[in-house]
Amino acid sequence: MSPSVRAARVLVQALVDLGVRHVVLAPGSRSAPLAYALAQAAAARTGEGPEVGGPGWSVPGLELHVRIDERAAGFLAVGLARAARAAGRVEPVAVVTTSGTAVANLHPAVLEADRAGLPLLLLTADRPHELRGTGANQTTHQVGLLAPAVRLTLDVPAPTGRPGEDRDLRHVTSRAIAAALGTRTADPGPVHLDLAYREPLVPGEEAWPEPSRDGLVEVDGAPAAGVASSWAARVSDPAVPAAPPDGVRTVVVAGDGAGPAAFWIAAANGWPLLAEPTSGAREGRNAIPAYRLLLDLPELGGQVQRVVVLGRPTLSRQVQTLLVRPGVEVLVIAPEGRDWPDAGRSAARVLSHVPPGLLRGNLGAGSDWLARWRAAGVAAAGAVTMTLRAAMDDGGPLPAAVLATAVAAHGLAGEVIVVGASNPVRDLDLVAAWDEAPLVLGNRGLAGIDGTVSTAVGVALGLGRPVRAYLGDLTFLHDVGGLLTGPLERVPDLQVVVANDGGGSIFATLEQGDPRWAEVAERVFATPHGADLGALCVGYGVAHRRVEDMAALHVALAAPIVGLSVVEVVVDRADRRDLHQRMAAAVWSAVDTALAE
Ligand SMILES: Cc1ncc(C[n+]2csc(CCOP(=O)(O)OP(=O)(O)O)c2C)c(N)n1
Ligand SMILES: [Mg+2]
Repeated sequence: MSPSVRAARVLVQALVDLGVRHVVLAPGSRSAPLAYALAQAAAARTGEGPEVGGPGWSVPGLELHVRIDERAAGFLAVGLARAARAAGRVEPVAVVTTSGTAVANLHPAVLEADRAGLPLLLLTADRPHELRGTGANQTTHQVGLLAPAVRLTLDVPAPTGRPGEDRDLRHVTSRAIAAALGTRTADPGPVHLDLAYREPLVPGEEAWPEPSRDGLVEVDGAPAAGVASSWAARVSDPAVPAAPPDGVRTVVVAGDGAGPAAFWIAAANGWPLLAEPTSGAREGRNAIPAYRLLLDLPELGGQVQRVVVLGRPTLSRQVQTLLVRPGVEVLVIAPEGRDWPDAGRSAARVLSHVPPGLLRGNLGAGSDWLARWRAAGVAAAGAVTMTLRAAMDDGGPLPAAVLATAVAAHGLAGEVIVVGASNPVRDLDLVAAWDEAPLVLGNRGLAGIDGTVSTAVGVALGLGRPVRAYLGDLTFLHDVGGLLTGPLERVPDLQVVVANDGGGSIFATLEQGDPRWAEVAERVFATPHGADLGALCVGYGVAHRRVEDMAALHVALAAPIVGLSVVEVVVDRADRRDLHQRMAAAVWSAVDTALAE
């Protein structure tokens, strides 16, 4: 048998043995041994192919997803890994590419996986060493290309068929998976195996190697499954009697991936919970809507003396300002990862575990503190609604915050939302009020507007249930190729809701949005595109509907999510800066009144 073909089969067997269930493949010639092996293994799983692993070898979960574009393939894997983590599974996701520029196209997804701590296994096929540096076709420096962002790079030489080669490959794969899962480091992330293959690359009629565990390593350690692996594993109520509160006015800030611990700490201590939508903690009575506007108020934000931070907060200037305010004590709880989130460099203490005392409520600030935040939250939510209603009475397109409100309202417990960067996640952060939150996921690692459609597809395929994505138009266009699901591929149940305001409107809310710069900014920041989203969807064979009013919006969001579809909601960009200023003013005045009562 060709050594390359045999090695690829052994690698696939090892991946399955080590818990890989999803592999994403982009086509190419050098990766042919792996492509054939994966296709056979995937077919065997569904009972369509031969018994590939020999008697007794099963392929319990190996599902192959094939995509043309490696950038989309990488983000599809990010989505699959996010889905696995949300479901509480410790599971690396593999991506296979051919050699050359294909490898570089993985880079954005790898950067996101690095920052988000997602276990991706990048299997890039390469020319054998004798062809490197010779000008051979499609041959470049792949080893180390992704280096600063991966936990481990290994340059695996072309198989020759020497004795012990299978064993060595199983060993290498064990190390790679342990590094990706962070088994010994509590620092999960991407791992790069650059796999040289020498011709012949195509299998004949040979049987697969006998299954073997020779060389596989059981690596001990507590695999890090994400910060408290949100959603699936809710912390049970620590019904422990509370000790007297210490009276320090504290808020819990729950950034991306904080997990249910943030909810329980807030609940046990009677502290306001300032939770981002992707925190996995934004629910219940302590979660304060529109909190970022309340942080601006001296009588609320100005009174905070201590902040307990879980997850990575990135959405609002107000939270960042609070975290660096002199006199505010910052306690960071970060169970995994090399780094801990502390962009303000203000944390005096960083803990790797939630101290039991924090779950027993012995530090609470007293009930008045929470009651004031709650009253303010209710008043703020009312003011936001009123401002939006008034804006709509004027006619014209829907304000984006109305769409966010509708998405939040349709996001019931048990539902899944993938939210895009820029305004969609911030609008959701402003308006969402959930008794029981849906699962909300987003690429907040680096907050890119790239790869979001593919990520959502991966989440839907990985969870095997309907998912709604909510993105801006530039975010959609950046990864419109993510809509491409070939006729031989499993189609996700995914509704992509696009807030189409004809460009990037976040800049209007930043310094760049100063009216002085309006004319220049329109071209170089807002980047109007004039693209016809419906026509693009037709091109990809994806159902599309365009929505311009409230009634149609509710009909679209209430429809069952079956297959892949796009709902384009026309929203207003022109009024965004003013509307947000009006909203803030309305909130502040409503809260003043509410607190004075
Ligand atoms: C890959 C990448 N390129 C550029 C940016 C900078 N960026 C942040 S938001 C944004 C505009 C997003 O526009 P859209 O998706 O339409 O959302 P909107 O701001 O209109 O709500 C851009 C270009 C980014 N975050 N990621
Ligand atoms: Mg936009």
